[in-house]
Amino acid sequence: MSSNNKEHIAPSTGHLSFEDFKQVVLTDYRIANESRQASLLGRKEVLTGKAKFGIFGDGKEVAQIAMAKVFRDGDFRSGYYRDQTFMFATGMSNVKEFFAQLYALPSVEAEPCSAGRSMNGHFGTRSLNDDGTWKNLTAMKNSSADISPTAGQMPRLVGLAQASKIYRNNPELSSFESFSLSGNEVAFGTIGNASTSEGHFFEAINAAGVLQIPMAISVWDDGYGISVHAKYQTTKENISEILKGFQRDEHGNGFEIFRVKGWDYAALCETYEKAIKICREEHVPVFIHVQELTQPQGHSTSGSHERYKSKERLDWEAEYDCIKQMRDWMLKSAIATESELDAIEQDAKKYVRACQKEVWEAFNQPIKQEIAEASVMLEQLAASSAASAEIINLVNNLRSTVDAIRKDILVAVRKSLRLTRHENSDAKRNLQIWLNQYNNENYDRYNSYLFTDTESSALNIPEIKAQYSEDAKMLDGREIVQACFDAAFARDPRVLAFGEDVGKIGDVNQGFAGLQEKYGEIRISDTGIREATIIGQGIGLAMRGLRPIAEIQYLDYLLYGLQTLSDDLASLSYRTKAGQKAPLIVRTRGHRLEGIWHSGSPIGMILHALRGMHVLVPRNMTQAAGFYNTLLKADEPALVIECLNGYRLKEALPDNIGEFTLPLGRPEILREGNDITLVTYGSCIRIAEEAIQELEQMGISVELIDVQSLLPFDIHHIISDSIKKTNKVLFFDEDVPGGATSYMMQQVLEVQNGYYFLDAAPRTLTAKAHRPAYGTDGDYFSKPSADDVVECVYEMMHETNPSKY
Ligand SMILES: Cc1ncc(C[n+]2csc(CCOP(=O)(O)OP(=O)(O)O)c2C)c(N)n1
Ligand SMILES: [Mg+2]
Repeated sequence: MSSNNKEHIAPSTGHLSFEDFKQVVLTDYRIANESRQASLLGRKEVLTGKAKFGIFGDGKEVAQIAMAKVFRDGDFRSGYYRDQTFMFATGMSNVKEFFAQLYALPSVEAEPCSAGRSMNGHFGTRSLNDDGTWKNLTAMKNSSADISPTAGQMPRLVGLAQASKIYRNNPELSSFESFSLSGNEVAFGTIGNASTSEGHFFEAINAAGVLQIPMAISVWDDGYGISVHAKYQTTKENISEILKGFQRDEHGNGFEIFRVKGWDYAALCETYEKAIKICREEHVPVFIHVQELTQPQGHSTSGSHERYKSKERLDWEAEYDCIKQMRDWMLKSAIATESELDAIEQDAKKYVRACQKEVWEAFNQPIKQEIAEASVMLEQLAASSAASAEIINLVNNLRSTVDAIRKDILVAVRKSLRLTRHENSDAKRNLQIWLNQYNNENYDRYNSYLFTDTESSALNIPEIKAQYSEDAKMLDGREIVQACFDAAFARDPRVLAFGEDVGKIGDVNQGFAGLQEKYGEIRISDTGIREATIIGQGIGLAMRGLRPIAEIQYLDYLLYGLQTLSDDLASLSYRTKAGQKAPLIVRTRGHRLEGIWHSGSPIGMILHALRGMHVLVPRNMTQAAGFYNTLLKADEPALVIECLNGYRLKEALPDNIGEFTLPLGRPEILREGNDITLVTYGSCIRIAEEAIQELEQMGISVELIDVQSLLPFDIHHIISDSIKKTNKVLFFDEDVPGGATSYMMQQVLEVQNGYYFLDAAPRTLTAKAHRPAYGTDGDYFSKPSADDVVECVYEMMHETNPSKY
């Protein structure tokens, strides 16, 4: 354990003159004070109703200034809501952007992290140009975009750090200088003391120790997690104490662990300098436990800490406030006089107030103008309307609402249009045109960029058909995907694959067989059993320009990574308004093997959790290869679920296995038929085919459609076109009742207006609500079989034509 409890000594002055040194320290003091003032004023803005919620970095200023000193261009942050001072000190954010986010100002220029979409304290920089192409990330300081789930930043941090190692150790990547310069970049993580109780934290710490990557994790320890004291959070109430076993020593790799007081400016500067040097140069993960931090204003604007902190604790916090301690230290060390420091404090207050006023104006001014515009149009509408009095009333209300927002405008406009629903006037037409335009603007503000929507969107990748020679080889399915991956690795040095059993044996079904030998361990690697950080690795690597394929061994275990996929990856484009992207491909396999945890197909859960990703369910390995080829050309995240029972089935090898692409969102009609449309995907295709043979003998002609791409779903409405012909539809899969079949039904009946062509009730055929029982009988009684399909289709035929069927 490296301890760092040095007495109050000055940070190393190096070659600095005293005057220069003093200026550095005073600048730090100014930033700390500006940040504190932002927190104080931010809270007031919430309490007076101008902002809805506030969570601030007060009490953590000085440590973050020390950390900022060693943060360089190309480095990445993955942190949480306390980091405003770090963001200000590095220049990645500033006081104006802080207030813009507090007010939820919906503008990328004013609030670059999320354009007003995230609540305050959620930081991030923009890695992408407006056209979605990458910026030069080594010429700027970078912060991945924060999420609210505590410790949710940890899985991603592993990947951000691992990218440096990959760039340093793979010479083929040396030309990718806009992402890394010889892997010299450090990934800085921050986390609150209480959040270290999360599994994600421990999983990430262990993974970083195994991987030996330049990850510098700081714990801001203020002794609490909201109201809950450390004694309920952490064994021995001390996270660095219990992590001691991770300390590297002569027996092996591990972490370098530091402990420092959060009010001790000099010790903090020294600790960070030392820690980050080791991390950056040696690629050793470092852990910096910053203790004795405070929360001058309590946890957030939602409550007051007087409710759960003792008077002694509150007195201690006042005394050990890091800014007060820094001030005392400067006076004691004769670095500055009282009047110099008073002046800095006063200036900080004025500066922050001026920033706040300017941003409030910027937030409010456009809305005022929109209110004025809408009011004039409403008055014109009133002039020729029978509902004049009510409309004027709405206008007056709108004008007199203090700090009215866009919702207030729309409430008045939409109500007025409803009041005049039977009227016709130029004023009404003008108002309708204005409303359409206004809706478009607000769509852009609040609903756009679920995907980055660039030219490289997976939906824009042109189709290249698979080509087959007459003597095309018939291979096992696993050899088909293996050939596809082999071609991908040969083509692009950025492509990587990792997961449980992926490296040495080339995955449990041998899709990567032989590829580690061919391309090296740096590109194809085994991981520990840790699905959340496998996903996190993928996210972080993809954010730094690499093309990871993260493998989850079985679909049943995706749940361990689902939080990270849903909260982090799937929300990334939306929550940054296309400021960041992570084109990660997650590969897994599922649907059918044996038993409760090896044959799951929880597709509804996945579809609902992963909006913002593509979800693909290829029926065989050739289709899977086509999707991989498409996705590797695109820049959007996706989940590909292969069929567990398909690896040993024979398929023909396309001549262009590395080049052919399969379009997303386009189902394939596998069999044409006239009587009923059967919509399914994945392993159910083969069951459907079996059933269709028997149905044919009964004189029933089934049109079989393989959806194959659930998100996006049937963009060209192929399924409703089929229903036009058959007038009957059955949605069939092995999810729970009301799972993905209901999603498909909603898409076809509601989005595609398929209900219009039906002459029988649409139906779903699914597995039972429970997990599938073990064994062949277990499967037969749990999941839908060919018998079920035959009988269900027959019943539907009977309903429409009982005399014939
Ligand atoms: C997964 C998750 N659980 C609960 C919460 C609600 N929550 C927000 S902050 C917080 C306390 C975090 O304490 P700590 O990590 O010590 O950070 P601090 O706020 O003290 O800096 C909790 C429980 C959350 N955001 N995410
Ligand atoms: Mg805490």
